[in-house]
Amino acid sequence: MDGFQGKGFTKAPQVKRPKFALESKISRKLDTAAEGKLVSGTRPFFQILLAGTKWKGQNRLKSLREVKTAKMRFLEAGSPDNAQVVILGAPFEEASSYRKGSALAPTAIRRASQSIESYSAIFRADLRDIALGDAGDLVLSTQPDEALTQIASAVEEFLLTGRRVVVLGGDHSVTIGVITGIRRVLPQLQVAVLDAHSDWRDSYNGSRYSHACTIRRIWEMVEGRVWVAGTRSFVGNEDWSRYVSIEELPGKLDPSRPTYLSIDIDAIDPSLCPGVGNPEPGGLKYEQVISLFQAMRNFTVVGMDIVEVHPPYDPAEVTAVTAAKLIQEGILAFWGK
Ligand SMILES: [Mn+2]
Repeated sequence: MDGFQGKGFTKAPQVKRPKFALESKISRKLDTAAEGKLVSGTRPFFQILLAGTKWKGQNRLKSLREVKTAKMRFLEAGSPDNAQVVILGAPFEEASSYRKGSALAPTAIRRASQSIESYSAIFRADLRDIALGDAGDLVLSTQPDEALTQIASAVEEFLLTGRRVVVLGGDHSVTIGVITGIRRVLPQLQVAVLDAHSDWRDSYNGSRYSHACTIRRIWEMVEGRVWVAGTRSFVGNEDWSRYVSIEELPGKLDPSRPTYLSIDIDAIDPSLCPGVGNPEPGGLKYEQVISLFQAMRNFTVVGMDIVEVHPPYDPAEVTAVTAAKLIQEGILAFWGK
């Protein structure tokens, strides 16, 4: 963990945290899961069995038990055990409003990662020089509240042991679970988001955890410390101060706070990344996202995600390749040596 100390994140602080509605509602269900039951069906890669009797402190990581070896890990990633940066698949797509397919994204992104180099000429660093692990995919409930709690618990495990997380969605609701987990360890978190859509609805199709509500839920959790760039689809009642240009985004963030970056791949122009659930014309260029990475390089980034890649709508697989490349560049920008 020594490598992280210079970035202002040493050991997990013991903090009292408020209970969020999401957590209190389903903590009872989590206890059931923690008693050793396999939480839901099977996935082609890794299954994580929630074993052990109680979820307590640093020993929690041991309760995440691999029951199947991943067939393919992300480029140059090894076991998550001694990793400082952990890739975690969250193949959940039940909160999608239009078309599904994002549950296939972790597999597609890992496969696409095999096509790129591990060295970054931009950040002059190599994935092979950092302790990168791939924990495989979570086995998730199809119920949004349960799945988000599972994601939150897994992410909390990694944060408690000083690891950084890179989460592969899934639809954008996955980010609600990730931030819930990070905030248990780092309640002062701030969040930067790239998204074509404002995701500001309080509820959608009867659910507060629809992917159309993601930014609203984050905004509530982090006491307003969220800023979003790349947005060109609004409903009209947004808190407009949250939506900024990608060039303005780093200036809104406090460099001294732990920071999370969520990338909905649909923020990038659909001519570059067509394989998404809700394409929205007029998006960002790839180079603008790289410039954001450069501007955030000295921030204390504690995690990032890439969500909403839809392999069924990605005929040339370039969306998955772009996601893999952004993960590679992001890891090296924020945690490279
Ligand atoms: Mn979106």
